[in-house]
Amino acid sequence: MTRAVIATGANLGDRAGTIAAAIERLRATNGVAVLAVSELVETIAIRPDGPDDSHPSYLNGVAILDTTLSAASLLAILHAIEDDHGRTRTERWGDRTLDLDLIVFGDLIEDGNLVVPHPRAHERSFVLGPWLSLDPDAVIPGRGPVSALLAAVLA
Ligand code: A4P
Ligand code: MG
Repeated sequence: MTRAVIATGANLGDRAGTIAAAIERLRATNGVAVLAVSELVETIAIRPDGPDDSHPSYLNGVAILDTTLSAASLLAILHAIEDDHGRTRTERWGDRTLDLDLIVFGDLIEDGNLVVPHPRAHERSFVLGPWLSLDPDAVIPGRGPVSALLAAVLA
């Protein structure tokens, strides 16, 4: 059994409804137990050039789960759920109906097709804040306590 953290994001369509449906899909997935789901936070779209309020804002949240699946299998399920909610991939950091990112997978540190911990999670308040609200003792392997990372981002 592995503890995993998933970040959810959406800035197109029925954002909250889509994220709620994605969580329900995870709850219904064999080998996945959803332990906690954060409130959603409204955030300015981060584009390759920085924050940009000319794009629709995001709702972002975090879910904590236990799973018997491999990291690769879990990521494949996340992609399938994204696809079923009309996710398209036309540009880097483009607007999207649903993004499901694997933030950490146990203490796995892997740099192949799958990159965990997620390479930008430690600098994103919209991941760190909701995660900390669920787990005050959360740690990103190789980066440190989420509480300290969030304080650094907000400083
Ligand atoms: N991939 C590798 N490792 C992972 C992982 N740990 N989790 C691969 C998820 N995917 C992983 O992902 C690109 C490729 O990374 C895929 O082939 C996947 O197998 P993607 O979901 O297709 O594209 P993406 O999400 O645009 O890519 P990326 O670079 O992960 O984007 P980020 O860093 O997640 O940024 N602004 C706000 N306010 N809120 C947001 O949530 N999100 C982004 C996306 C930009 N701006 C945002 C937000
Ligand atoms: Mg993604």
